[in-house]
Amino acid sequence: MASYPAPPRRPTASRTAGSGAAVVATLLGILVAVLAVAAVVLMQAADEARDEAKAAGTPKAATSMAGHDHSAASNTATALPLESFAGKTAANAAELAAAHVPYDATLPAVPSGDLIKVHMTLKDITVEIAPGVRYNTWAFGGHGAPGPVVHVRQGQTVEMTLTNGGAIPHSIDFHAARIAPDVAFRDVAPGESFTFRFKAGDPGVYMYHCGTKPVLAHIANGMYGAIVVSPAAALPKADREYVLIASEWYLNGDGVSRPASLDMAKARAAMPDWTTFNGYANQYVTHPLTAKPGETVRFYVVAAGPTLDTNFHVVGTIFDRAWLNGDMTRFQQGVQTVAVPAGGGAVFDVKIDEPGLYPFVSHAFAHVDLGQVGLLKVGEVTGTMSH
Ligand SMILES: [Cu+2]
Repeated sequence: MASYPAPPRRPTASRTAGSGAAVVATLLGILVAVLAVAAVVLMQAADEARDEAKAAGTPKAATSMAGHDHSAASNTATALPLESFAGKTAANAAELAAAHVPYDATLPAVPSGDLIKVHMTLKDITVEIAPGVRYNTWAFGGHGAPGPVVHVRQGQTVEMTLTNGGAIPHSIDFHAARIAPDVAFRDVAPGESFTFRFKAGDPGVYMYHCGTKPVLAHIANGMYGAIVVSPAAALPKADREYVLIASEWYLNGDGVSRPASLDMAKARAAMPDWTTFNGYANQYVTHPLTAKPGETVRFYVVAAGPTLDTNFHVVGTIFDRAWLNGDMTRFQQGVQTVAVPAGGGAVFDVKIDEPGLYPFVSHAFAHVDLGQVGLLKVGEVTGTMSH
């Protein structure tokens, strides 16, 4: 800092001098004071300029060092508010992945009769979502996420009973229903059951989920599934029909040393640790879905979210038919990739003649990296895929 100059002192002799000398002395004093103030202002300006230069230079320096200097890298990580557990599996991941029993993706048959009774019991259970990665779910149907696939035909009536075997209130919201949600989708208290009916009048593939607040947490904890309403008029013949429910998981720990639970901050930030088809990362890479050459394979795809869409694509082929947004009244042909929005569904046909391993993915490749990828094995082939 600048030191302020001492106030001008009049020489004792000047007291007896003329008033002219006094005026000169006063003016000189004022001049010195003005100069001092100007010096302070200039120094402050210089300080600010230096700070701005420093601020502008910092990120550049950090970026250039990040790849080479561990302290710079850890500084960057420390600056992030949320910790990722992406890709962290148990040491014997390959063995566990092989032992994992995959979610059965096969579309179940439509039950006969006009009234289809569906009973799901909600349970709080710990499941594996990736090799050695355990997660504390709230699960429909008592067997983890997703809940069971419901398959009905257009015109049938669904009678849904939800039994709450969990610790807090839950509910079930069917996107396939036209019904007053404040009545049908109401909260069910722990230990209680609730039944409602709706007519499945609109064909398509729909999401169902818990609608209890905060919905983000209830879906993120595994409370979702798919209902397929097949059109009354038959669709073109398909030889195999598979249901894929895309979703993401947000973990508050790696889930390996002890089961993880929901990290709500990461869910709000849409920063998943794992993204999956049918609840378990890469399960159909280890245990591929199958078809014979020349068969038509139909995929019913739902993006459960809770937040992210899935961009469905099958590597090595093109969709022969794509019923976008689950609109079963018309399809598009020759489509490569279709965005299925969170809370939406779509149906896809592929007919593959050449034997091989055909990956199905969300073509937003961050999702593939986090586990939303599987294989369709056409014919008797061996080996692996790079995707
Ligand atoms: Cu719930």
